[in-house]
Amino acid sequence: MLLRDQLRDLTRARFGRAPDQCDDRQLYEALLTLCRDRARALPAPEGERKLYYFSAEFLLGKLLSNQLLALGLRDEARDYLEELGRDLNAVESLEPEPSLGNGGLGRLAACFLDSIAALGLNGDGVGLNYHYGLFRQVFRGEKQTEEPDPWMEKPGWLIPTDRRFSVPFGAGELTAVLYDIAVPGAHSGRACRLHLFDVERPAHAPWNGIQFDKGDIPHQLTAFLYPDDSDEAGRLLRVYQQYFLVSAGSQLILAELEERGFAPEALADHVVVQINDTHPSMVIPELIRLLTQRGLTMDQAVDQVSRTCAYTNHTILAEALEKWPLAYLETVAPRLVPIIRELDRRAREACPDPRTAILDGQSRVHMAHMDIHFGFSVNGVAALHTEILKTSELKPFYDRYPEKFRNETNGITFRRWLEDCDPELAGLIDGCIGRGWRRDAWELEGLLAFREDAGVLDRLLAVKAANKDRLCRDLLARQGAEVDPMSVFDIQAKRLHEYKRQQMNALYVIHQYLEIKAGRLPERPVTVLFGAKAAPAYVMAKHIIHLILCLSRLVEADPQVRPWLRVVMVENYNVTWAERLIPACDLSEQISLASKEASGTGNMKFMANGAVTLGTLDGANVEIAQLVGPENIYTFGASSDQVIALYRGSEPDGRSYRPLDYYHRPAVERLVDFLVSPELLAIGDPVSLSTLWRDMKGKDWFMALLDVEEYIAVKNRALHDYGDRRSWAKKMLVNVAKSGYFSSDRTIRQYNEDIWHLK
Ligand code: 26Q
Repeated sequence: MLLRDQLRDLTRARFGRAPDQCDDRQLYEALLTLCRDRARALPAPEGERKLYYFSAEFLLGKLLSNQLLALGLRDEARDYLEELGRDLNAVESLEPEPSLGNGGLGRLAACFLDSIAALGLNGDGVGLNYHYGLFRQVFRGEKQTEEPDPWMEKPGWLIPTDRRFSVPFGAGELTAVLYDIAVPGAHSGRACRLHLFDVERPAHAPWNGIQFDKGDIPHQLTAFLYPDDSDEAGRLLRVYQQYFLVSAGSQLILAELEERGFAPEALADHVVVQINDTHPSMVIPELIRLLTQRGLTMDQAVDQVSRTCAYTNHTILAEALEKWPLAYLETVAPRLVPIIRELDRRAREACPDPRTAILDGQSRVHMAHMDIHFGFSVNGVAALHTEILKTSELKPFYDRYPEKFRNETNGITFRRWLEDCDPELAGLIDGCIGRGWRRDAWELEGLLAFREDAGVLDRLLAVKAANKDRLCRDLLARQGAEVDPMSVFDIQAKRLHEYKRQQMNALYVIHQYLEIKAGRLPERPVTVLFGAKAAPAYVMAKHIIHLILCLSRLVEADPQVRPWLRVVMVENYNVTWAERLIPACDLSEQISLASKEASGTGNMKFMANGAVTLGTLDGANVEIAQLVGPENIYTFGASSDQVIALYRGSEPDGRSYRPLDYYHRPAVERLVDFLVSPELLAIGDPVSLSTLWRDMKGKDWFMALLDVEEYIAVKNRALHDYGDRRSWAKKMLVNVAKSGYFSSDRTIRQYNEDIWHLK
């Protein structure tokens, strides 16, 4: 059936009128219903083995545009709406964004589902149906405040199912109800499913801002993604969420196994579970529990589960490695406690090194340790990250189980992150190399043939300029920010974390500001754009946001500086903002302290959209640098080896990092001291600014002062090079051409070959 006919039927039945009589909202509802129902009608992929991708986060972003694309309906929909004198973009903008994730890890899971579906692999996602997802960020008085961000509407994407499972908590049982989102695969004619579990009777609204009654588990369990874990009740709620997810998910696995006609004894032949960081790690003892309940011996159950589960590590930050007090598990999931004790006993037998124990001396359960002992695969998410895991962070495990370790460099779906968010660039690429890259991103390499083609290079610059114009209009409309589209767009968009070093970027802003005030004008105007949310309880991250917002106001108010330097922080950075920022970016900021960013995926998205990276040799930046070559990337800063040595206090001279050594360089001191200058204190909160100032001088745990001078010099070099437009366009072209390696289709094929073996 043609889209227009179906749409006409839908609007008649629903609103009693033809599409041309409908408002945008009604058209949106009709299109959503059409996509949802077509996607759910697609056949599931086939195969004797099935993947379950377990993740506490799936940061989907808006779905309408993406689903239209995957279903091959995008052009038809756009043309039909145009005939009606309507604009598909306006209709799509009405969709609330499902922000069921914090950042990279959650967005990766969403890209993976897109690729699993596109490749027609037999795999589904398993997660939780958070009612409020990540908070909405609102700036008040140069500070971040948090508000709930509801995303569930009717009609919506959730498809109710009949599946219900009983989850046995310490205090009693709770029913898990399953909803599905159908994920249509581009080109595959198949759809996989995102399974989202919810409580039976969810509470309807938060009672005060984003505060929930954390004690009311039966109704609040799925209220929020990662509730504030700064108090006891919040941490417990998180463990409740995790057990709810894995218990219901494990029961789903075993129910489907039985429906497919296989015995529980054959679990490992027919199921593979990918554990996305340690948040779903309790799936291991839970599956063991359920298998023994179904008659397997402990030995059999452990053997099956160990050949079923595979673990992905996304961080080497010690504070992010989950360790739960056994006492919490006794409250939440008491039936797992004897199993975990038994696993700890077996692990100690297999590996006497006490650093690899599951239970430590303080009776805390090390979730990652359980995954490594009782999973068959451990992977890092970029080459450098995996090397660091093997040689340092997880070395005792690597020594014991070298065969379990592998690297699976992250990827992004080009369908959302190029075709959909940058249609003009996609069109230009089609014109050069045809449309094959849309199925196989490797073909982008064909663009290299146009390196010397002035016509193509100029069109590339024109596309970028148009995307910058579009962003300017958005910034004006959404937050009244006026930006010069002719300025260089320098963008850092990612969660706020000290290791990502937004504070170092702020020091660059201060440097430029002081230069301009001293009458030394830069070569060209720059707009420094930030997008970042801070975890509500992460105090230092909030100070950094405050600093950036104060700098923004300072610069805006100064007619001498404004023409040369602007600072804009977008409010409520999310996937939707990313889709606008990334195509408009000239210079992509990837400036984490080397060794700390496991991979990064924003870096890949910016690259694919023709931004040039300014970055440290960290995470996947290392692979980007290898692919594009030194003339097409700006790198700087201490190496990961140097940083690791500094943390160990084992520099050649036995030194460890002391920020004061760097602070006392005159060029650095004036930047840091500007945090507590009269100019800034007149705008900002003195307590917040001076706390940050003291921390930078006295602690600077992520070594911003170590790299800041080189950062400033290299950034200025990049801004200088930007002036040679043709040669800059060539850098852009090479970046787009080489980005195909980072397609999540490549990543997923590799997971399948190395770990899943689905077909
Ligand atoms: C842990 C304990 C208690 C509360 C929260 C958490 C928690 C929540 C979220 C720990 C970690 C996360 C998210 C981590 C994350 O997004 N990591 C990113 O994963 C990306 C995909 O692999 C990488 O590209 C990034 O480098 C990595 O930072």
